[in-house]
Amino acid sequence: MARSPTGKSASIHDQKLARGNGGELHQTADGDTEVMTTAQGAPVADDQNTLRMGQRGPALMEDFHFREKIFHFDHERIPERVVHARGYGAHGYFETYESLAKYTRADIFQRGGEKTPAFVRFSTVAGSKGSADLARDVRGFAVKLYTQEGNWDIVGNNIPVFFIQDAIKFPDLIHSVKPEPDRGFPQAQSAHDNFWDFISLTPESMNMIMWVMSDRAIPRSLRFMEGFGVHTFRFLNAKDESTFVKFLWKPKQGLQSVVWNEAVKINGADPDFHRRDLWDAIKAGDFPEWELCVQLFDQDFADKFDFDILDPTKIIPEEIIEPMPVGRLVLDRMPDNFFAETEQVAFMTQNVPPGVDFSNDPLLQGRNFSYLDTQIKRLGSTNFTHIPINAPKCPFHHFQQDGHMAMRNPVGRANYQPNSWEMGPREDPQKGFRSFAEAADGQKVRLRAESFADHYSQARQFFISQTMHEQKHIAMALTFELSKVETPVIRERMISHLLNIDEGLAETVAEKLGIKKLPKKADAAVEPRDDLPASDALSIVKNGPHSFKGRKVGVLVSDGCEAALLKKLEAALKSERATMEIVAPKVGGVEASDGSWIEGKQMIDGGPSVLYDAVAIVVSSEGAEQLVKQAAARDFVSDAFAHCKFIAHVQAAQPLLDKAGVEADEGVIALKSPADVSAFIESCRQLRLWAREAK
Ligand code: HDE
Repeated sequence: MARSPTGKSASIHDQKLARGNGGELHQTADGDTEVMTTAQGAPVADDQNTLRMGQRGPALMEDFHFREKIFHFDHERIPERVVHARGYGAHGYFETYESLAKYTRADIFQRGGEKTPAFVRFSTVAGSKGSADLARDVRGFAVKLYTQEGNWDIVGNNIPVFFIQDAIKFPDLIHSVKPEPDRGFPQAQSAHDNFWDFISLTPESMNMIMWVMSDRAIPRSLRFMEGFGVHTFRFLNAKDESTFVKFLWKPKQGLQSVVWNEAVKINGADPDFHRRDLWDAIKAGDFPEWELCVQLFDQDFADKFDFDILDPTKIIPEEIIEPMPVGRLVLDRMPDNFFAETEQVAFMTQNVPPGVDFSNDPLLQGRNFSYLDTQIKRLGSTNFTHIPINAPKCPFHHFQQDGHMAMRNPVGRANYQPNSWEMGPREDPQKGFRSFAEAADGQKVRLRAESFADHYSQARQFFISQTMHEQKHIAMALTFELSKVETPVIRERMISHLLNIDEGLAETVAEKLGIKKLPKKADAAVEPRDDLPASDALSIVKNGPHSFKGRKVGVLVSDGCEAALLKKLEAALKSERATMEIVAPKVGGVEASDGSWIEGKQMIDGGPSVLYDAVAIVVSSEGAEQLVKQAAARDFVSDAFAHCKFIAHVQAAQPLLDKAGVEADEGVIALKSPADVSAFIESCRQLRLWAREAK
């Protein structure tokens, strides 16, 4: 039996108390508590006191249990990812719709209805592991599919283009966005001189800049964003015929983002907002789902298309090649352990099964080197594929052996081939991975193809495809970011690029920055085009869910609130498959008008309205009187209004609305009768009342 800190024998009950959490102790099959051991398996008698010479004497080196425990603790951290350090993963499966054998021999696409295990890790790019979720940033969208012919990793982002065209510029891009080396800040922010200095000197980044200054870079939820493979890949069928392919993940939940002011406040109120949201949704059985779509095209299309299909700063508009749904990805299980799975998962662009192949995109080619290399640094051994999350789930056989932490080695005499012992695996030209036999010729050069030279036309196309308020958000984001840049010449250099994208945008940003005289347009290697048509697929608002499913209403209550109304609201939200959360003056809850007790989930200071998609204010007159005096309650309402959210309220809440500066509009809905609850939820399906912002 273990010793308590007082030195007395402690019962299991005492041990629970000593832990202070009442948590479950591990039990053996016959119900006894498992005995704690060292990592070597030796039972531990005392985990409370180091071995020392006399009660008040020095610690003894011979205390192997203490030394092993501290040694292991000292080495708990592994290097965080150099980019995409902050991430969150979930398990699920991919279900193939129907055979794509015509285009690819990839095993995963041969049989309709087949399910393949999957692991997904979402991430931000710039911040460290402990940074906040709502940074303005690209989101990583990395999918590992454990296919019957090996792991296939689609290591994508939530934005379909990238900042640079050649992998050799990646370290420069990332250095520029990370904390500045002399001062060590800012963390997880692009709003500083070094980033905008690099960008303003790198015109190829302009299309991507439009995307990251848009609300795509501040998604409401990881569940509400698209994913993109970015590069052009190849499908190869059984006859080794090639079809070019781009991969897109479309969320069944629809697209949704927050506004910048909201993002800033969410980072303060709940820095884990995105991971908590994914955790809550999956734990509640509301499994997020994406459709995998492919854009397929041949060499003929590639030759005729306006831009180079190898250029990762360009998209192929969905109006030109319609994405074809080929399967669905469902996330239905959280990892058992964050470190073992989410932290140790190793994604690699070069993980492709037979039937999928690379294109010559110079970014992809560079990535194919980087992702293997980085795993050695992070996971520390060539045997990182022995970690369960990285191991294939199909049979595998090879002669790789030994090295740090080897969990599996070849069995038997032969660890090479050919061998005379007729042992071990052999290659198979039929089943094995074959590359597309693309002809390659030319001089050995360091040159950027001229077909990569148009840096502005698609940036303009993205901008004009946005709704009015989305355009406004881009202008505000650029203004905010550049307002943090201390060197005026960098701000002006950016305006000179914007002039090549959209003059109105450039003028607005210049005016808001207080730049009196517009600079000259940046020299463009190729005259920017203004004839590319708007594409609806590029707007978030045009691709919303038209449903409130999976969203959450924050309900501000007080003592004396109407219990029947709350019940009605809860039931209506449930049938919409949305949820509600009670925000109360005290987290213990409030006493409703009928004497029933309504438990709080948040206390008002801890549950600001930025955490919700819409709000309802269900208070008594006395409650409203009290809440009017509280800044947190006034902010709850005024923020919801400023962020264009739908607000339902009882009549008694009027003084609070007035004090918070709420002006009546169609998004402010009085709950006079039960029918009004339905009207509120119907309005919520629009997610936000953007017309309010225009006012
Ligand atoms: Fe990555 N990237 N990247 N990247 N990337 C990494 O690999 C790299 C790029 C992306 O959740 C690293 O395991 C280079 C584009 C995601 O674990 C590293 C270049 C896209 C993740 C690396 C790029 C991505 C990474 C760091 C320029 C979207 C996180 C840790 C050619 C299509 C995966 C690691 C996860 C991670 C290199 C550009 C997506 C260093 C050299 C473009 C989603 O290998």
